[in-house]
Formats: sequence, structure tokens, C-alpha cells
Amino acid sequence: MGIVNVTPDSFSDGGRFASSSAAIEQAYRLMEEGADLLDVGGESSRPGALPVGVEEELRRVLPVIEALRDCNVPISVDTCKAEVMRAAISAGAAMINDIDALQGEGAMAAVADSGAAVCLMHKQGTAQTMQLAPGYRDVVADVAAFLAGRVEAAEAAGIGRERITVDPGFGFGKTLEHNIALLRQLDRFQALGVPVLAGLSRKSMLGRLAGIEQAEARVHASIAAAILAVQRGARIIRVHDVKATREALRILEAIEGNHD
Ligand code: 7PM
Repeated sequence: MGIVNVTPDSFSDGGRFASSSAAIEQAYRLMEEGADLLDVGGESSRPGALPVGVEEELRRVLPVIEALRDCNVPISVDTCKAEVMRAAISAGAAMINDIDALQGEGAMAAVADSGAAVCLMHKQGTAQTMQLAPGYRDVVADVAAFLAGRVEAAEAAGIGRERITVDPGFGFGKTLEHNIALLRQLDRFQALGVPVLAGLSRKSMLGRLAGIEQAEARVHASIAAAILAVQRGARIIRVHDVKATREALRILEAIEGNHD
């Protein structure tokens, strides 16, 4: 899964067209690099980030989904808002990536009323507060229990298991130690019976472990993390660096079997 961020370039005079065309170019680049799925996001889930309104989020993501709908790569949309989910699915999105795990107002119904797939992600707290004091009894058990509950709720709402993936949400209300435990024991999430998605690309846990300040310089650390995640059963890896990740996965596949 290649990451396509649609962020407004407030200092360019190119306006809306510039930000959506930059995102579309990025999407084509990632498809050429071998992405099987693209994750289009118009709201920053960065810890401490200010929320974006529905209208603004739609203005960012819809032109990108519409431009990509006839490509052969399915489009996921990173959003927590039911209105954005419905509009995105109507515009051709095949999947909703919800860091709120469909707990928001109307979100469960928006996906249930469609044929779209969904990624249910765990996070503790809100974007504003989640990194202040993360706490768990047993991080792997607690996150797995939360995700099991969300899978159950989604199924009860009419979303078939074949449409569901789960994600432990690396960096979302977790200390470095929590993130390490989750990656080390990622195989335990396979017991949930749905594919596991892992998002580790360029994250600060990797920066801290490898001593790399700049996010863009964390490519090699991200590759190592992606390989570790796939070895522990992850089926979808959310990454910025598709080409490098695919090259590394080809080696893993040659040695351990088909992870393509
Ligand atoms: C700043 C901090 C900017 C963190 C962006 C982020 C995930 C996700 C994100 C993930 C799923 C990033 C994150 N992370 N969706 N959205 N899983 N499903 O590093 O781990 O891209 S945003």
C-alpha cells in the first residue's frame, strides 16, 4: 500500500490544482514502483495535528480519487468522517482506512452500506493527546482485544470478514516500548482471522531506534521494519518507499515463499 498525501501547498500560488496534481503524480509514481494499493489521505493524523473540516477534506481527496478510479490499482481513502467515506466510495474508492476503526458518528453505516473494504486501526486517545501518557495492561493483548471487538462490531453491522483488515496502529498512543512489543509479537494478530496491515514507514520509533532525525532519511530502517512485519504475518504494508520495499520483499519471497 503506497501512501499518497494530499496536503495543501499553502506557499505555492498553484492553489487546489497544484496539490491534487502533485498527489496524482505521486500516485502514478508509486504505481510504477509496484504498489498494489494506494492510500489517499487528506487529513493529517500527525500527533498534535489540527483536524480538517469535511468540505476541505473532500476538496483535497475527491479530485485524486476521480483521477485514479480507472487505474488498475485499488484506492484506499484515509479518513474518519462518514461523509468523506460515502463520497469517496461513490467516487470509486475500494477501501476505507479509518484510524478510528469506524467508531465515529455514521462511519460504520457508511462502510456497511457499500461494498468497500475497511482497515480497522487501533489507537489510544486522540491525535491531540495520544502521545502524552500511553498506558496498557499488556499492550499486545489490549490492542488485540480492541481489534477483536471492532471486527465483531463490523461483522454485526453487515461488513463481511472478507472486507476487513486490522492494524495495531504503530505510533498511535504508544511508547517506543509498546511499539517494539507490537512488532515483535505481530504474529499474534493473525488469530483475529483477517489480514493484518502494518504501517511503520518512516515512523519516529524507527528514527529513535536507528538515531535518524529526518523522516525522509528513515528509508532503510523502514525496509527492515517492513520485512520484520511480513515475516510475522502482515499481509499489507503501508509505505512511502514502494520500490525499495518491493525489492526487499523479493528477497524475502525467494527465501521464505510468496509474500508478493
Ligand atoms: C505524522 C505522524 C504524519 C504519523 C503521518 C503519520 C497509519 C495510518 C498513518 C498506520 C493505518 C504516517 C502517519 N499511519 N493508517 N495512517 N496505519 N492504517 O506515518 O500505521 O503515515 S498517518
